[in-house]
Amino acid sequence: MFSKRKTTTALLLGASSVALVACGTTVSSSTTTTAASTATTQAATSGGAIKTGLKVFVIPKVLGNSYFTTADSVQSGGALAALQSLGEVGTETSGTASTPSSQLPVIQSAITQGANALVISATDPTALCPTLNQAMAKGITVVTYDSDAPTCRDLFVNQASTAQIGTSEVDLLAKQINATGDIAIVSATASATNQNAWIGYMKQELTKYPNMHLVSIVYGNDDPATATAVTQGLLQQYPNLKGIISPTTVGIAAAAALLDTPQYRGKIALTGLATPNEMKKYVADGTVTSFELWNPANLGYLAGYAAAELASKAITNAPGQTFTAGKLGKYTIASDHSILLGAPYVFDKSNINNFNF
Ligand code: RAM
Repeated sequence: MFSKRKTTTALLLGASSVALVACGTTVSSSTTTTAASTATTQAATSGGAIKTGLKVFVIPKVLGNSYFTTADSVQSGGALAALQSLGEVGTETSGTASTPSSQLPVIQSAITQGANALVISATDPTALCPTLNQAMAKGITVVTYDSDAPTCRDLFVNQASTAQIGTSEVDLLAKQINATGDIAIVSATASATNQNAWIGYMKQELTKYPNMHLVSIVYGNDDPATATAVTQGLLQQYPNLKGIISPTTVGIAAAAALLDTPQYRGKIALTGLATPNEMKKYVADGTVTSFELWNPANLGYLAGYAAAELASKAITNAPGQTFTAGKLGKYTIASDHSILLGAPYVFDKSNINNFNF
């Protein structure tokens, strides 16, 4: 468990280190590689012997989503930065849609290219597991981050407690709408492990609010155009809607743009999971009051570090085992072979301008 103070400090440190992302590039090619030495040799580190030259493929749900660009890139201090600092060969690669059919060929290609480890956010565990199991059978380390595939990976790097994310999203919205009225969820894809797990806890938490009614869950597939279309559909179908939770950075950005009109501003509340840079305008003009996220760059950094530790057999993945993940400090492997980055952080007008990612 992290104290609020420690979490805030971690976010702020990350905020300054990812500043370049806000004013810099977006991912446009399918692959970004950080070069390191090609030989797989031993290098001594504080946590044990981490090999160098490991081929690690970082596979987000999709390319071009700024959340994943921040989680993965060298500039932001994400997964590829951790791998570079350890002397590994890190490559970010994925498809152009947040679907298993787009992600699967990329996993297969990584295996063919001789991957030592995969760091992957699962679009659909059922569809991906046969291929991820094949990878593990070949001795490739599989680390999931952001969205898990629990039965076909070695370790899951979890951004924040699943229960805490789900329940706190409902609590935030309840405060904003006086715990009364029809609400809807704008999710990402219907197959995503993280979205479904959070929605499960949201439903559970809603039982504490008898006057809040979940009328619909729609799926924008982490595609801006689809997210806009399904949110427009909601607004038409439910004219009495009082609030929306969108636990996806793509969905909430699309919903905020639609609600940023005199017709809706202040009448339909919107919360969810968003990057602070994408919400600054909407928090400033009152379309959005508060929302949550963790530090995506730290999530990626931790996943990259853990993959190198595991692929080197510097750690065995045994529950209770600890390791030091460079600048982030010490982490402990839980009984379900996961590690927890920290607690979700609430952004609002009092703090949003302290962040730049
Ligand atoms: C989107 C993706 C991702 C999720 C974030 C909050 O970018 O759906 O999986 O964790 O939002």
